[in-house]
Amino acid sequence: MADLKDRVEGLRKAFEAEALKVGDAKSLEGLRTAFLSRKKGHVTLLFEGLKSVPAEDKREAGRLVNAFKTFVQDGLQTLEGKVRTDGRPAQALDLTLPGRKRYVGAPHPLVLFQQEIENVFLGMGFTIEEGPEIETDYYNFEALNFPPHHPARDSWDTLYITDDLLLRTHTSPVQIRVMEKKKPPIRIIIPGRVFRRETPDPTHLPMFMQIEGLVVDEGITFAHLKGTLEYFIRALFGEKIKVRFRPSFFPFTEPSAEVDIECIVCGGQDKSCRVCGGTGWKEILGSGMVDPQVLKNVNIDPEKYSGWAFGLGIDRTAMFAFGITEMRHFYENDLRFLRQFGTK
Ligand code: 2U9
Repeated sequence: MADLKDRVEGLRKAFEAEALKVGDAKSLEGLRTAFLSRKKGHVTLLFEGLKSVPAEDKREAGRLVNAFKTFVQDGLQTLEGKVRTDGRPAQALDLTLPGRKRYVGAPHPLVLFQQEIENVFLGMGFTIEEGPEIETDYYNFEALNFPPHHPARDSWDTLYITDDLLLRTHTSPVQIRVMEKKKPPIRIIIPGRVFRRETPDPTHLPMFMQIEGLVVDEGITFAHLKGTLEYFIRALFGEKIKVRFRPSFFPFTEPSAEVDIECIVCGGQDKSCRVCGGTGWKEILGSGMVDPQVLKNVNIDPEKYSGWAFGLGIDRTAMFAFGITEMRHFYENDLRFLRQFGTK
């Protein structure tokens, strides 16, 4: 019995020493064979040796050898966890394979379009300004030449918070805030969310994106307005696009003009075109010379300075440019829609 105990103890030490050297699946397999092989494994030989143990020692000897077998099996299992991943030998992991591609998102189509517009104006020396979405009646209306209770306010379908606070109906209050702080020359564009009391339908939403622009300096004329807007439209829609200016009215500009471009959907060829209604023209922005009264309101002398401004609906124009007939797609965040734009 003492002999057997010594033998098992020696084998335990040998197993532990060999286990420390195991670094890969091959050396692990070598250790398994040395101890558990059915022919000459140390554990197998120990079991065979039990036959010659005297009857009175058989029980204890059997327990000793079985315990050692379990020790070896547990040890091999632990080593297996170290050298294998995903059930495959560690050396089968190919570190040169490219990683799995993950969908990290794409810029929103309205952001892409807004940036396209911004880049044209940044290239002409304009800077970007922003301002609050909650405004006072003064900045949203009064400073822009809408007298209190004037019927012109009705067409701006306003969402009021209190008698004096409202959700801005255009980004024009930002221009007032900038002109109060900075003196001419001023050359700015103002992108942002605006709000109107609208019932949602394919072409109207109570919240949408707008971009406005303002230039104020000495000697600014309608020719600057026309030249700059024509340059902008050609940069966005191509050199050959037809452009026309139509007289219009806004309380804050005089004279005012709306700008149409040739319908890029039907090219003026479809009498029942859904986009231009068969006219061949699509209105894309409003503009005008800043009313002298608006300049006076911000203490800029209209005898010395003059200015021009424009306003454009980003959603509306993006729908036209991308050929989209439903404005709500922009805000529903359906990935099937969003994945069609920008980098995937
Ligand atoms: C100041 C002076 C003048 C901004 C302007 C328009 C014409 C215009 C509409 C386009 C489509 C709004 O989004 S829309 O519904 N805007 O037609 N906006 S001139 O004129 C200003 C602004 C600020 C101080």
